[in-house]
Amino acid sequence: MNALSKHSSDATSTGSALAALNDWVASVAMRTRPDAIHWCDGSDSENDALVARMQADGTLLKLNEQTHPDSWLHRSDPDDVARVEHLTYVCTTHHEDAGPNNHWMAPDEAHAEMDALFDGCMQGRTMYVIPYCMGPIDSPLSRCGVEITDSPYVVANMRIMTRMGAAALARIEREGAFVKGLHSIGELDPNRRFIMHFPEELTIKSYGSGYGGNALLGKKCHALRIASHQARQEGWLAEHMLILGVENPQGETHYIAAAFPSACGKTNLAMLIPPAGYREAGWKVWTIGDDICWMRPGADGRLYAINPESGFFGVAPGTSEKSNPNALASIQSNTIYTNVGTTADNQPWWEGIDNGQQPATDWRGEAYDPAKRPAAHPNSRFTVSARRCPSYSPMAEDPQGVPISAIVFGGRRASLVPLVFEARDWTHGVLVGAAMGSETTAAATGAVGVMRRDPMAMKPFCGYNFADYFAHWLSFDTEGAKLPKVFHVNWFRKGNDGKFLWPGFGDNLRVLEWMIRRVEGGAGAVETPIGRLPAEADLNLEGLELSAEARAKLFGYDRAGWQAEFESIGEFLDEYGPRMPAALKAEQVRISGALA
Ligand code: GTP
Ligand code: SPV
Ligand code: MN
Repeated sequence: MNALSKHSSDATSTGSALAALNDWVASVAMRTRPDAIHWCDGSDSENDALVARMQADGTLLKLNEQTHPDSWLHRSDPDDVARVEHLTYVCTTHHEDAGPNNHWMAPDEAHAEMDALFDGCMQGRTMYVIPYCMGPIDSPLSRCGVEITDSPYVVANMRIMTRMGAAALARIEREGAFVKGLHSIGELDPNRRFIMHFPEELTIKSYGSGYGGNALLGKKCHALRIASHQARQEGWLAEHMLILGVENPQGETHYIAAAFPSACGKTNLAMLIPPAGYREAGWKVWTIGDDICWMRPGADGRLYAINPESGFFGVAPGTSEKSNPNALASIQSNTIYTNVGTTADNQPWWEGIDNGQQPATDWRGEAYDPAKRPAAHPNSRFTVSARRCPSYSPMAEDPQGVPISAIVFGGRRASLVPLVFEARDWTHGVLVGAAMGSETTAAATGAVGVMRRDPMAMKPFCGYNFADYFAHWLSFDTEGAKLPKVFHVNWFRKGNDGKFLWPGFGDNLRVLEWMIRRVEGGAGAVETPIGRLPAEADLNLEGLELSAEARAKLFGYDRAGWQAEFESIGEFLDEYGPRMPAALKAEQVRISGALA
């Protein structure tokens, strides 16, 4: 029996969770009719066999072994390169529980539609059963799931992105509960593609895409859409946030969680390397997570956070030795690349890699022709284990999580929004998050560069009505709570010449330092109706050359522009009707009044 055809002997034992799992797997197999069923144990030998199979059928192409050992290129279907928000549904019994922020279908109708698609879809294929744990295997904050898929590429990615295999299965047996995710690539037909969530049943059904958040069901489907629903019931938060630690020269570390929309800088900030002056003074940045954060109040009243993932599914374009050396070091080996270009000697290549090499082949496998398309797809990605990152924090494996000192919200805003400001209190902070706006990116299909409201960077990921979500956020402000300070940043403000005014990347530490000093009570700020802004002198700008325009726009605030912004924020909150918490609406009205 080879490594790919054996069945898990554990799974035939009598535990009730395993019995439920076996029943579900059997019923899925009846419907989808695979040629074989493989229970994933997460072992190296299993992975080697899978990779060999994918190399043989062309799913994975071997990259240059000398320069990039054990690394692979996957070219997805050209019509399957990003999340599909218009085909993503939250199926709650009552439409209003999903809210205006989600596409909705009645659960019965959605199940019927999906089950018809799944009928016989795995004939001629192997069905993989992937038990996984989101979060350290021994953490009380972690949650388990099982993904059934007919894509070996998904298995290989889930192995990097989650704690997958035997240990997860053992935890499921112990704990009883798990999220059920059923996935098939189907025919990869965009017209037969749906990503359906049934939060009340802890169930996901995804058909017709093999890409990222559509297919790696532990990630956005489980760890955000289903988990946000569970978190509301259980009193915690599941957020689209990176987590990092900033260690000062005295050796004290503050942990910061930051929500930026897709392709707006989470991976880059999470792996930040301090500017030379800071490095020499002894500052360090530690990476805990780059995309998802689960947090809950601890006994001391502070919020404690874990990264439920164990790998990075990061945006390749723009990643360079200059912009993100930690990411580049991480992906030198043992990496799966998806939709990047290649050089003549088969090294991965993307726009902005800036390493003196040239692309020969584009992401579709054709000879590179800049008139035709970029070498790498703008949403091309790397998948790599977090342990390969030089700045990966040992605290990332701590079952209790890390205490959060500051929460940061930020979007991609070419105009209006200054570099940084601080919220006055928790309620104001929740409004700052709820009012977030950002220009759309290539991480989802559709137009790029269109400004939309993306509250807390959760527009595509909140598994329930935003009005209830904001109420849930407000509910953390209880007697005895020691909540983080809340900030808003914008690394993407542009000047009249259309260029970014702030250098960004490593220099973002200057802004984080101000936040930490605010938390500790040692930095100045100017009170304005939109929040507290640093004066130029409150930030360490040593060694930066900022034009007069940059200084004015990064540290100033435009009252008339913000009046219009707050009117639009008010209209947005009103779309949610009486379900919108009165406290949030009152805060918006108060600030609008102060701006008038
Ligand atoms: P998802 O994985 O889609 O959730 O994205 P992300 O939020 O992790 O975004 P990522 O860090 O991968 O950055 C996306 C793009 O933004 C890349 O092209 C980066 O080069 C660019 N970027 C990141 N940080 C900065 C910054 O501080 N300034 C500027 N100008 N660009 C940045
Ligand atoms: C995002 O789009 O926010 C991502 C990539 O992190 S995906 O896994 O496709 O959701
Ligand atoms: Mn993301």
